[in-house]
Amino acid sequence: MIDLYNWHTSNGRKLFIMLEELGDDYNTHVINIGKDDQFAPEFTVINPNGKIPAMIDQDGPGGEPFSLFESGAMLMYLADKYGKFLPPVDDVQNRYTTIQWLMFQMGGVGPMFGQAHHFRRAKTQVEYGIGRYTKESRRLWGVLDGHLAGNEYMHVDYSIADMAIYPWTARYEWQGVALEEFPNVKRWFETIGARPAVAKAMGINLSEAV
Ligand SMILES: N[C@@H](CCC(=O)N[C@@H](CS)C(=O)NCC(=O)O)C(=O)O
Repeated sequence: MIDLYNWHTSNGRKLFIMLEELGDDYNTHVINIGKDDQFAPEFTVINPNGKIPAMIDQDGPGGEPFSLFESGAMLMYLADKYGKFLPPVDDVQNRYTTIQWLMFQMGGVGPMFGQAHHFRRAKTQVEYGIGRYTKESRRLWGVLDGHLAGNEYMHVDYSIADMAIYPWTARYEWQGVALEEFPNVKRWFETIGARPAVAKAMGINLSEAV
């Protein structure tokens, strides 16, 4: 059984999507980041960085509990454990191209869109921050649109790269983006969003659980 420590943000939703896609039972432990639960000692033993998501696989390697944080690492671990949504180690090119797009999300889409959300929605409007992160977010949308012009998914089949990017694109309005401006992302966005597991994961609201 997977114990998931989470909140319903874009990074958190990646893990809800993956676990809903896998279809196995999992326990969600609510970490309300608006109430600073992420800094409670009970949580920082699991993630010393004080951020969601994190997890403990009670049936980890050797049947022992295995604790993990960083959403990209968690997605890769679960993909390998279940043998789904990431090509296997002997399919080197497809595996690493999928990981490449996952890392594009972890190092680019997540941090840059996150800063755009922060500056564009802040009470104190800082023109420089709004301009810098809106421009960079829109540039990343352009990269995605160019890539998806010739690809149905981020790489070959639906994978953890799609799961990682989707919840961030779902906040397009917070990034100053209209979906119609990026028609290839829009087509992909609608395909991913139509998956029942994705729709269920995107509808989770943990504030209703506390
Ligand atoms: N690189 C980390 C980022 C995690 C992250 O930034 N989580 C946010 C929510 S989306 C968080 O916990 N924020 C609370 C805080 O910064 O205090 C990952 O992908 O897991």
